[in-house]
Amino acid sequence: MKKIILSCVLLMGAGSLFAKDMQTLVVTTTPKMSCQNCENKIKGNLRFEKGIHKIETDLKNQTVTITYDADKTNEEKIAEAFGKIKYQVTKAGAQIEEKSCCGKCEEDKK
Ligand SMILES: [Cu+2]
Repeated sequence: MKKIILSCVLLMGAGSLFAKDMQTLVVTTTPKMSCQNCENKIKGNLRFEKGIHKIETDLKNQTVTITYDADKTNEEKIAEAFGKIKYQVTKAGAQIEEKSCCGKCEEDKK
């Protein structure tokens, strides 16, 4: 098992010369975060996920900003980690894009 992980790391690391590929993911949660306990639950659990470096929660905007090492984890794995604590996540940027353009609204703006 360890050998498999190591070879994966080598394969992915080769392209980036072992530099960490830090990415930021902004998500909204279902159910919503309604108090500090929710924030703590998310932070407390996600902190231990592999590749996650930083988690910031914003109650007012209902977003969670996750800084992660793209060599070690990805959006699907992060979503799975949220799933373990019974949260569904939606990529914040994607959601806004969907809402802001149906084709028609872009035409109306002109
Ligand atoms: Cu709460």
